Amino acid sequence: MRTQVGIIGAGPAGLLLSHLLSQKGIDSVIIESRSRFYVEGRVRAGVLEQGTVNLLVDAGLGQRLMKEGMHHHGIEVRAGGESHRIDLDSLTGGKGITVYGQQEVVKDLISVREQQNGEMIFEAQDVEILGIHTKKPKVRFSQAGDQHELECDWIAGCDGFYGVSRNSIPESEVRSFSREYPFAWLGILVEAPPSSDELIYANHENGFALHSMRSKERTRNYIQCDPHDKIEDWSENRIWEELHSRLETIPGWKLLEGKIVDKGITPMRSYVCETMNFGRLFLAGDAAHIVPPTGAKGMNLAISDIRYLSAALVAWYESKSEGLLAQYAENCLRHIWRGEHFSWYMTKLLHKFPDGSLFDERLQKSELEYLFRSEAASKSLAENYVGFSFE
Ligand code: FAS
Ligand code: PHB
Repeated sequence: MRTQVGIIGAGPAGLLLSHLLSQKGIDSVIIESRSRFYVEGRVRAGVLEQGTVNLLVDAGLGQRLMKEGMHHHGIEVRAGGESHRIDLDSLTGGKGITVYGQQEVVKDLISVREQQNGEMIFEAQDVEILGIHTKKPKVRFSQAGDQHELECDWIAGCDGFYGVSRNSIPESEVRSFSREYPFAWLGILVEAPPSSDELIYANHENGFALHSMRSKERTRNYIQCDPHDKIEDWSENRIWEELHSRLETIPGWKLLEGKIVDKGITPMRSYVCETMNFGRLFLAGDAAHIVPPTGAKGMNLAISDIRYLSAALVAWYESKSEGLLAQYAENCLRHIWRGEHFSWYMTKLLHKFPDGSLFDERLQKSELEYLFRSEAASKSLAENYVGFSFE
């Protein structure tokens, strides 16, 4: 098999890259280890920055997003029995966020690729990357017991944190940075109408909680839990008990329950691999960086990478210019470190650190009070939450 760009991973990063390249007449083949059903059903992100929405709409992917996406002008932060609304709109000159499930973005991308006969190979096993230091790298994989080899000019590693791409770069070449957090998130998808018009982030003595949503019929709630917890350790009663106590801290406000249709525990880490390019291999999205979801940045950073990678590959195919390819990592890392810092800031502000000192708790309390009282602090949070633009 032969193509121009071999893409590993059918998440938002890989699928969007394939689409943007095809709009410029550049061929690609996506190689994905899971089934189409699994990839389209995987519950993940839910918040899109304005910049992400604009890119998707400009790429002709906005039809369902603009119809079903919920545009929000603010978020709410609750702590110490108080509630503080961050007016994103007025603090950022009219920007907001759009709540639209990642799996909907993935479904939209897969159906557009399918309409355009884009090649997507699902359930590929034993994926291996070869020859990235040559001009003809290859991806070897098996599917339904048959061995295949895909020759290409470039390989885009969009296979997430646990993929093969980053591990194809010699360890001695990898410059990476990480931080683990002493807690995880237990997330549930619920058939219940939202209990508020905007997302609610809560700092509570029992730990963090988040009330988010997917539509007028479905909500998404998260609670901070122990990183060693198994989902079996959490009965539905215990989950609802914790959600009620951590979110119902404002008189008269009640959280609506409903049928839990999906639940899972997500580890919390910050990770950056600054070596986003090695030979003919380019990393994008979670393959190169992970943020704790508190800042809602993960998918938005993945799509920001693809904005730069697609432009760089298009420039190479159009004029063999290597400028943007050479600047790829540097261009992405400005946004990545901004997203890393903001996600760490939100995580530090809103979680209970089991091994934190009383001094740390006092600092956190003061930071929250400062946020509730200072327009400058709210503006800083708002401009990062909607997506900080360096332009
Ligand atoms: P993905 O992980 O989405 O896709 C990688 C693909 O590669 C997968 O389909 C995988 O099956 C495939 N793959 C892996 N190994 C392979 C191999 N060896 N061969 C072939 N294929 C392989 N981000 C936000 O912006 N906002 C949020 O609100 C938010 N909430 C989140 C909530 C949770 C619970 C989690 C877990 C994440 C959340 N994130 C959020 C972050 C998340 O959205 C990721 O950043 C996003 O999925 C990254 O997209 P990709 O880089 O495309 O990676
Ligand atoms: C979600 O809706 O899944 C969500 C929203 C905001 C976050 C993280 C996750 O910060």
